[in-house]
Amino acid sequence: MQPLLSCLVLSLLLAAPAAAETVVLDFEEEAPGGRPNGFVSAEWSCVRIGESRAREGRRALRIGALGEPGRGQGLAVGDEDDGAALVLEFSVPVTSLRLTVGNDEAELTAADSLALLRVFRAGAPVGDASVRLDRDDRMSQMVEVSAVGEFDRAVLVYASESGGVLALDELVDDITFEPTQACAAGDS
Ligand SMILES: [Ca+2]
Ligand SMILES: [Ca+2]
Repeated sequence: MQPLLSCLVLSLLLAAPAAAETVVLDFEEEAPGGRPNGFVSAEWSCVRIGESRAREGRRALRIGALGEPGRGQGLAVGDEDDGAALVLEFSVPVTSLRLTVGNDEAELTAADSLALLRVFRAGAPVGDASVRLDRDDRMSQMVEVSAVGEFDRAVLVYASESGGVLALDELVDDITFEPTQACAAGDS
């Protein structure tokens, strides 16, 4: 390639906005153990991970082995099945979100039990999705929100169809989303 042409191509490449790629938080790069509320993922720094019943001294978020072949580590949310919800806060807006969910043991669920995912933009709800739990106590299902535009907050909780929150800890893995831009260091 001629030097002038290669210089032009390079300039065009540099001028293009950084393409944001699908992000998957699979927790394999995280050290196992407890986490404070609102901790920043080691795998992508533009999301804070928390739980809805946070209070001082409480450590209700835990990363560890899920005990299922091929799945490695995941995230447990809650403190002995107290009904806390998972809260994700994105500093870069995202346009879709999918999570694998488990810990849906039959003794603590009912036929109408759901994994319920709600998403928000600037504090206002913009979409939700749910999946009826199969109650097999395994990471066997996914819940996904998409085609709702941009959002910056998501809440996952186990609930009944009538909306009552279940006293059951969420167990999640493979938190997958499409950011609207790349996450620059320091954005979090
Ligand atoms: Ca994993
Ligand atoms: Ca299941």
